[in-house]
Amino acid sequence: MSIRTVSTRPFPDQKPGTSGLRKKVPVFQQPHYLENFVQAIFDSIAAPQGETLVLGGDGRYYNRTAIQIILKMAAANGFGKVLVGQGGILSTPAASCVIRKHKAFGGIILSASHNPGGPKEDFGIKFNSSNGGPATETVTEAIFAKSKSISSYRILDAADVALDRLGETTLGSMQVQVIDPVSDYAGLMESLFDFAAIRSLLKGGFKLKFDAMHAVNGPYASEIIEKRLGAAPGSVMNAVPLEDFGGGHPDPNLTYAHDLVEIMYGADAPDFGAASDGDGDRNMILGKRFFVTPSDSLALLAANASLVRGYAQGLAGVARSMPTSAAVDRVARALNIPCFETPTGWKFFGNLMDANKVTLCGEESFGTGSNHVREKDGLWAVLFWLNILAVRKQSVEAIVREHWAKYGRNFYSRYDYEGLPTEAANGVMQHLRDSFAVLTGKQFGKYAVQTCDDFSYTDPVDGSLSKGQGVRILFSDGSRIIFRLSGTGTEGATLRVYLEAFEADVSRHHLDAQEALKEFIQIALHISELQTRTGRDQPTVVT
Ligand code: VG1
Ligand code: CO
Repeated sequence: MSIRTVSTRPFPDQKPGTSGLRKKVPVFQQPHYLENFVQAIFDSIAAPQGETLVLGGDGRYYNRTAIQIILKMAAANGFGKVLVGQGGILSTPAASCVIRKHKAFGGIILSASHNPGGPKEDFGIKFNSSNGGPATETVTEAIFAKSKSISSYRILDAADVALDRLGETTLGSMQVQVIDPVSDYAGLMESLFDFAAIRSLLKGGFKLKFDAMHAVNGPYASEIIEKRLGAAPGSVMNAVPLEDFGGGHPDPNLTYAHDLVEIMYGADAPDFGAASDGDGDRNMILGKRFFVTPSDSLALLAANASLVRGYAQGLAGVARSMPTSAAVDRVARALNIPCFETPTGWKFFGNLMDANKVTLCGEESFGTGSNHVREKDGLWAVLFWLNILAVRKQSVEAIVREHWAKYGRNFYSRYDYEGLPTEAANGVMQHLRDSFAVLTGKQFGKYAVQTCDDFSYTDPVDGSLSKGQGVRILFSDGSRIIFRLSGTGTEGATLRVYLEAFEADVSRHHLDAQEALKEFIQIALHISELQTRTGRDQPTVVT
């Protein structure tokens, strides 16, 4: 076995987005493409010889091929050991858990999250640091800079590693340990939640359905929900991970998790429904014929955390991404704990958790998590909910309505316009930035614009500044319209419009969000000139 140094030329497009580098599979299949990026990671992080790396992915098409390449490159770059999930599988939160538990130098996670998989679909790769969290912007910028000047990479000439058998092998002088992808993670969940209480809830006739969407969480959910918690067989549906997610779009929302939605809104619906995404870090929570918005879910977890063993000692603080509704802010105020507002993307929560400034955090995009790992965590959120339900013994809907009555309701919706020509999308954003002065102070029906800005964030821990994180139109009553370009897509541009209106009046809390936000949506379309500039009169997805 010898180490080969292969000469290469840079690809100009290896800039990591919101969560790593995501491209279509054929892009990654170009000669040297994946290798260049992996070498750029290794060069940027400069791990000392003999360190441990964690490696795994969501099982989508190209996962196994990429894992073999990365193993051989890790061996050629001086790693002492790689912990790789059996079959190449590790959910994103489980990878974070394994990095932390085994004190690895970092990890490489292969995933394009909720984007479809398959030979012509999406693939992705990202580096997570020793805290288990996505590399900070400083690191991802260094990786991008390296990728633009790379001239060679190192790889070991060796046969492929058997990924399906647990145990240790060697690759050159590096050890490869194939680990059970579920066990460390499941153990962590048992330490945080009262499994006995959840077991007796399920024994008492409480019914649940978890849709793994043929994605990575299947084995995790089967082990935890069916085996350890004793839910009826079949409670976990679409439990076998498939390379193309069964042709579906593994995004847990009302549009794409339609199998589950039909069950939860059908006759004889279970008491609780949930789904997670391609890499297992997102979650959707449903009650019987009832949808919990992710922003409300975060607020509810914070408000009920004292009921849950792992969090009963109190929360240091909470954090939410800027477009996420301010529902959690009011809970923080009531609990008298700090609430941080960060740019979109989990990488901004890591420093806050490492510095023990926050315990829970979340995003409107179906992401919630805590300092138990440094990624958002879909199954964790489901177990947190089940633990609350086991203690409170009320329905999901009753708990949410009580919450609104106490704190008020933030009506919330996000409109996504996918696959827009990049120029048109940029044009909308520029037009909005050019309109700040004209908009400020303007009245639209009952809404008055208080201020507008392009969100920027100074990390309170390391002082780093992140600019251009989304246009905010802030109204005097606390309502907000936000415009942002997605950083995870692989085709054209995706424009996201986030709408939020606060309602204190309980007699209006029963309204449908689209109904309550009707006027507001018209304002957003009007001020952005979105329809004329993009030629779209309907969003692709509404959540
Ligand atoms: C989207 C979401 C963001 C999330 C990111 C990664 O990013 O809006 O909140 O952190 O996806 O999620 P963007 O840039 O497309 O808006 V994923 O589940 O990688 O698990
Ligand atoms: Co994801």
